[in-house]
Amino acid sequence: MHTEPTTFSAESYFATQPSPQHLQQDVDKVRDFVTKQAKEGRSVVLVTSGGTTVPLELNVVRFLDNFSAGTRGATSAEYFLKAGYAVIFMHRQFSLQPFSRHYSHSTNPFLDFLDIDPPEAAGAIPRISVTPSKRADLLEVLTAYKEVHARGTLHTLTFVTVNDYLWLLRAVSKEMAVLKRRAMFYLAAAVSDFFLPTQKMSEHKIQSGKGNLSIEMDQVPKILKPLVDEWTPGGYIVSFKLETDQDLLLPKARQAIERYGHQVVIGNDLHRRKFEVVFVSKKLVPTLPPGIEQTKEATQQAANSFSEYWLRINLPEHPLPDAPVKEIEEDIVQELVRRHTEWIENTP
Ligand code: PAZ
Repeated sequence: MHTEPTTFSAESYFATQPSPQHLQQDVDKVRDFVTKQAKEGRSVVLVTSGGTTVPLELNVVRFLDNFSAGTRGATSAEYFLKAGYAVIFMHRQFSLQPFSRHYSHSTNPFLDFLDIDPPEAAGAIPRISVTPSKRADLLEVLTAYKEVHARGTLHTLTFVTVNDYLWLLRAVSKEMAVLKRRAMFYLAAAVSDFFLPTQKMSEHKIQSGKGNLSIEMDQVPKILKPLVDEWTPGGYIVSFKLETDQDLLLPKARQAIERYGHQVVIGNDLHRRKFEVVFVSKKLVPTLPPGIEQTKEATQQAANSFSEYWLRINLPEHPLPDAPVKEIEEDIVQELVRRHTEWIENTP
């Protein structure tokens, strides 16, 4: 069936698409978390992570998915915590999470770390211990994890669909508005650009007897604009742009900065993302001493130009099994913390 595509603004989207069931409970918990962090004088970063789904049926059997394991988000969250930030970690259900990501069931199964020690006496229960070669790493991760829990600086939220994601992002960003410049947004989730409005979805499983399936999807509204202008004015906003064509990376990142007016777009190519990213931002127009006026042309030129900062790390081609591997997120977060701090100090 062919239906006319609808153009959704953020406003019409939220007026017509249903909110997730647990939204209010989630928001109440975020409010408590933000209030505590604000009282304790911490900056708070919202890290979004993982891919969103687009269900094709109301009683969902099939859905489209966006690529993302959640590595970027989970790893970055750990480095933000290490840098003294409080983190709201909003991630796709069952994707990687800070700390537990080190023991992902597929790449580093937890059970392989454990030994069963022979019982000390006949009839005694055998004891479980950590394999000696794994103890140092585990101790480091566990210590950081326990410290974060004791301080209460990590709050976790989950989404599955693009609809969950949009509703949560709006609600959480409004809660973070009280933090003003101390709020950072690190939008690393891979969010679908297309969706099927509930009004156009089949109630039941789409049947296969009718030949080919063609589905027309509507565009997800561009939510960066209201995020910047309305939901959390004053926040420091970092979005990610994933491309598979390296030549599109810079033009698309610049376009996003131009369109939405936020602080940084981090561009990454699908196959190079673990060792190379580019930070794109607007060049600052220098403030001249009082009494001296910038020429119109110079102001225009500066306002139209972008700064590009490539961050690269060397990854060993054949890493040794237990050797620590440098993570690019460490450098990404370090650079962002530096920029955010400078921005807090210099923004009137
Ligand atoms: O989660 P991951 O480490 O496998 O991938 C991270 C990423 C490529 C999804 C992220 O860096 C990113 O670019 N997110 C934005 C994707 C987008 O353009 O919608």
